[in-house]
Amino acid sequence: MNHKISLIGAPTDIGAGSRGASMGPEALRVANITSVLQSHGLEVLDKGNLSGPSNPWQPPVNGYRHLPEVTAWNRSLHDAVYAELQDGRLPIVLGGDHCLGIGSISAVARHCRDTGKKLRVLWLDAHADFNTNTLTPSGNIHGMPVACLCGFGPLELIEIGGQVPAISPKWVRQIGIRSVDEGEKRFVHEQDLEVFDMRYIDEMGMRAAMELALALIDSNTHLHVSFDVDFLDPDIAPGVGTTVRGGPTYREAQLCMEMIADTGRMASLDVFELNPALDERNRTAEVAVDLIESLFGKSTLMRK
Ligand code: EXY
Ligand code: MN
Ligand code: MN
Ligand code: MN
Repeated sequence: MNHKISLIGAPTDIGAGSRGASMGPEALRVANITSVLQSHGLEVLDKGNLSGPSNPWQPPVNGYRHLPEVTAWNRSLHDAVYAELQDGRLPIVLGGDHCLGIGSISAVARHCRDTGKKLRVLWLDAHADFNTNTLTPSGNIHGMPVACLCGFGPLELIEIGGQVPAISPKWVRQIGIRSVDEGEKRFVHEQDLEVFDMRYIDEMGMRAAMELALALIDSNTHLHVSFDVDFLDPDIAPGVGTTVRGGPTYREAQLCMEMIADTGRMASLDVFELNPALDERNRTAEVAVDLIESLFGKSTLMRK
């Protein structure tokens, strides 16, 4: 794995239904993300925070809330992530709400086109984030990034990475899903997204889910992890705007992260939806950093 890490803060809640994810980057820094990664021999460059429009807190227009502002943030994040990848570094985006997955992953997809890599996207989330403006119950764009990346969304968002669609649904594996809207559910089936939902994890276990989600990854694969903190059970991660009970336990989440680390192929990471305004003494940020540590190879014993 690439040992040169760049942290990119994206302090906005522009796509979310509650305020506060804009404070996520600082909470992760306060939880010592830099020194924890450095303790594993990684070179960490904190690029600071991007800036962008403030949240006007307006109702949806045409089924989209804050589309111009969401577009501005995602353009700027795309450029920042793409620059770090071009520079041979592994970007970690500190969000921010999950609408930012559009800018981040469209940059990763562009980098993969440049370098002839295959892209695999692991989407760790309670939600499928596969709504469109006609399917959405809320108009919140953080419920739409996977659809936008697959080419279903407004032109200004789907074209950010320079090619439409940015990715194919075939490249995506969703893990931990347990809240999908009715119309969204039909669309997930229609587009044939590969989903390891909580029912699957309950019945088969996290290990079987991850073995399948990581299957066929090889030395030519760029593995991108989009970690929505609401993936985790609210018992261990209360600091998110859209808690859904029945998520992975601490141990299940650790196993998930350790199996990703074992591939040695993770080349970019997003950490989204952490909401310090809803957290308890920063404990969700601390759990997130603990899990990120496992993504970079912390494990109980030396492994061969
Ligand atoms: N599906 C709901 C909506 O579209 O409004 C909730 C989406 C929450 C999205 C989050 C953070 O992953
Ligand atoms: Mn690369
Ligand atoms: Mn999400
Ligand atoms: Mn979510």
